[in-house]
Amino acid sequence: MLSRPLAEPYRIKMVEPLKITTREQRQELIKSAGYNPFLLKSQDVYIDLLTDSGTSAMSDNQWAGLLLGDESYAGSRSFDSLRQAVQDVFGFDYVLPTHQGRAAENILFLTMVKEGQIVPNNMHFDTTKAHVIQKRGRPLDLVTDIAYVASDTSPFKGDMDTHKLDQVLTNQRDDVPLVMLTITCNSAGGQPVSMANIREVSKICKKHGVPFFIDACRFAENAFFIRERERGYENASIADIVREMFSYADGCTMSAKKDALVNIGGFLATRDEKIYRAAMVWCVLFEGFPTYGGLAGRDMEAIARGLYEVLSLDYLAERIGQVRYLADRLREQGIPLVEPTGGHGVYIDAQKMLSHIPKEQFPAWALSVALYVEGGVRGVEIGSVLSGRRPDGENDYARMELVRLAIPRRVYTDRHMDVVVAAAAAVRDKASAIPGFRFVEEPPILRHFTAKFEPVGGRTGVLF
Ligand code: PM9
Repeated sequence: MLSRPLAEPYRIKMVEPLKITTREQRQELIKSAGYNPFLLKSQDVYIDLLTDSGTSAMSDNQWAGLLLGDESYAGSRSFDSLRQAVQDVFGFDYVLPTHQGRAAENILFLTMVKEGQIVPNNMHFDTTKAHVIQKRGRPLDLVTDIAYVASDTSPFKGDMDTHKLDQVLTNQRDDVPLVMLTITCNSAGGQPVSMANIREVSKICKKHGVPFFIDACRFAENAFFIRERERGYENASIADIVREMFSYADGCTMSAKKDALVNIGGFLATRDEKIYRAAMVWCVLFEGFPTYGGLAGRDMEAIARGLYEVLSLDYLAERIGQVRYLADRLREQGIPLVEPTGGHGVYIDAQKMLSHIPKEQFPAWALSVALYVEGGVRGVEIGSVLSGRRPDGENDYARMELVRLAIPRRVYTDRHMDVVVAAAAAVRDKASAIPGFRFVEEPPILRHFTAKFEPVGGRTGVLF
């Protein structure tokens, strides 16, 4: 295991004050938010681990880049900076900037997916799944079975089951417009995908003549794990590992809000001119002219700089080291986690921690509410609420009920992590008194963002 630097490889130049609320205030605040942590105001959250997306602290170099942004409608110099960075880092010549990752998915699937077609992925993230479905396609998760075993400590639990992929492509080649691989695999716990697996998926796609795209959000964190865990890469630079990873793919979608260390932005990139030209039409319609897409020039400048910065081994060792610090402290408190610790957050096994709450009452949702009440900590449910409903209207129960504590990049210190551990330990101590939840309002798509809930049985419990 690569050791973490003695301290952060940066120092703090600007601070953002945080409000510390009382327990009573938080009880009222979460109740008025319909027991949905997404509906809390951020100022009422002490430590916000809702997402690592768009929450990074930018560097002075990135902020300097903002001032140099070229806001021209067409032919912006900042687009050239972005294209150059994408070419250098990923090796793709064609780039369409988008306002965030899901916009790149929208454009890619509009270009490639037709009604009834199947899109295999190791595990679809919720926006990816929703965009495939919105094009009337069928998302198919082919991650290896061990990804669903929280306690399994295999090093690359994000790998796709290549045997299953080969079978799907052998039997239904004409129904598959592209194959995707999400690195790291967010929905499975931020678990990495090995280079061997990326290579094998690519080989199978080539054999069947199917384009292969990578969901690249957390590409640098994935490369770090390859360097740490895969034989032959222990002395390679992150830049070289990333170049090899993407050399096997035809293109990628990217939410720059993760590993490009910015607060907004994304892109679709490819080496395939035909796909690029077809996607460009949709880019113009939904995002904007191809040299700015959904972005301001200054944002493209910040992304370009972030893409180089994130390749630093010291940065990545600190980043992933902090995630492990939180996991180690939680484990010491007996909190059950998805193992091994992933790249961008710690995933608590809520089914195990709140074993008295049946899946119909959403144990992971209950845990996310309880963590807020106990410590002002906001995590996110990755369970059956997020999973949504099947076409027949039944809840599409998730195979794991998890709460993700996603750590923003370069934002919190280890002392903040200690507060999270104390909140989790307090929840553990009163676990049996925590009630389940049921819907009061349920939107039809991506319901977790805006749904409202109430505790089951009108129980007030210890927390509410
Ligand atoms: N991921 C996350 O918190 C942010 C949205 S949900 C609160 O994990 C993958 C693997 C993602 C992802 C976003 C997107 C979409 C695509 N793939 O949010 O549209 O984790 O930039 O990216 C979130 P955008």
